Amino acid sequence: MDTQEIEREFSVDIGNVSSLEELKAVRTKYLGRKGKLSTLLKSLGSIPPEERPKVGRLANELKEYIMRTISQKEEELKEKMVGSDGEEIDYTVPGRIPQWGGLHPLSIVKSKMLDIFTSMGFALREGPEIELDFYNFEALNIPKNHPARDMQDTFYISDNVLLRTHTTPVDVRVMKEEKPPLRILSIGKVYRRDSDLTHSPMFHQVEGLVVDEGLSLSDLKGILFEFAKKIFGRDLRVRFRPSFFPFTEPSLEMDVECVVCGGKGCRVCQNTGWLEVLGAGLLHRHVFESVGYDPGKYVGLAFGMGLERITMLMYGLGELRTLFENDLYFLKQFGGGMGV
Ligand code: 2U9
Repeated sequence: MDTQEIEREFSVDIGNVSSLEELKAVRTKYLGRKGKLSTLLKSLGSIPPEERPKVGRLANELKEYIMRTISQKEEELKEKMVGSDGEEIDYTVPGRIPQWGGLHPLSIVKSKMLDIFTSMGFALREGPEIELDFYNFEALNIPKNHPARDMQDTFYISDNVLLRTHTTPVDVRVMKEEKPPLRILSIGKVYRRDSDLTHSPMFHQVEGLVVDEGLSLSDLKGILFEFAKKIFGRDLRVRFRPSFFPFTEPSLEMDVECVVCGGKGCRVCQNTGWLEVLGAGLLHRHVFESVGYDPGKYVGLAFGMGLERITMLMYGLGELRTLFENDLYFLKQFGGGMGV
C-alpha cells in the first residue's frame, strides 16, 4: 500500500468514528506496532535507494497528519461528553426507564359509567362549576329560605354566585335551552363545605335526566337496575326505598346487595346486607314550571350519585381520602392502562 492509498482509507475510517473506543481502533490500525504506517516504514528497505528519501518523507508527513487528525478527533469527542455545566457525562450509566402513566380509579369508573349510560342513549352534557343561584337552587325548588340550603352548605362567591353543589344545574340549563325529549347525563366536580373522613369539599357527581311523555317510575327503576347490574358486573339484588329530595316527587333511594358479603351482613354494609348507591325520583312539577315545560304533558326521570362512593364500593376501598392523595403505590394497583 502506498501513502496515497493509506491516506484515502484513513479519511474514510476517521470520518466514521463516533466514540473513543472506535478512535482507539483507528489509532491501532494506522499507528500501532503492526499498523499500516509501521508496515510502510519497514518496507522502505525494499524500494530502490534513490526513491527512499522521497517515500520516507511522504510517510513521515502522513504519520504526522494521522497523529494530528486523531488527537483533534479525540478533543472533539471529549468535548461532546461534557454537559453544559462542564461536568463529564458518563454514557455507560444505564438510562432511567420512564414510568407508565395510567388512569386514576375515578377516571376508570367515570368512563365505565359513560359507557353504560351512553349505551342506554344518554348524551353527556357539561356546564360551569361556578354557578348562579338560580340554576343551582332556585330552579330546583330550593328557594332562598328552604332548609335544603342548610343541608347543602355552600361555597358562596357572592350573594348570587356560588360553586355548584351538584351537577343538576347542567340539566336546568339544557332544559331551558332545549325541548323534550331529553336523555342527558352530567358528570363533574361539585363543591360543599364538608371535610371529614367520609366527605371531601370537592367530589364528583353523576346525574341523569330523562324527559318525555308517558314515562313512569318503572322506567326509572328499569334504568337504575340495568346500571347496577352493569357497573357491579353481575345480576345482584337491588331494593328501592322511599326518600325525600326537594327537586323530585316521589323520591327514592336505591340499595344493592352488599358486594362484599353478598347480603349476609359484614363490616362494609354495617351488617345490613345492603349498600346505598344512589338517589332518584320523578321531577317535581315546580322544576318543570321554572324551565317552562308543561308538567301535565311531560314526565322527568332523575337520578344522582357520587362517583367517589361508587368507586369505593367497586374496589372495596375503606377511605375516601385515598382517592385524593395521589399516592403512586395506591394508584398503581388499578392499572388504568388504556385497555381497562
Ligand atoms: C334535575 C332535577 C333533579 C338528580 C338526583 C339525587 C336524587 C341524589 C345525591 C346522591 C349522592 C347527591 O352525590 S350525592 O350526594 N343525589 O340523591 N340526585 S335525584 O335529580 C335531578 C336531576 C336533574 C333537573
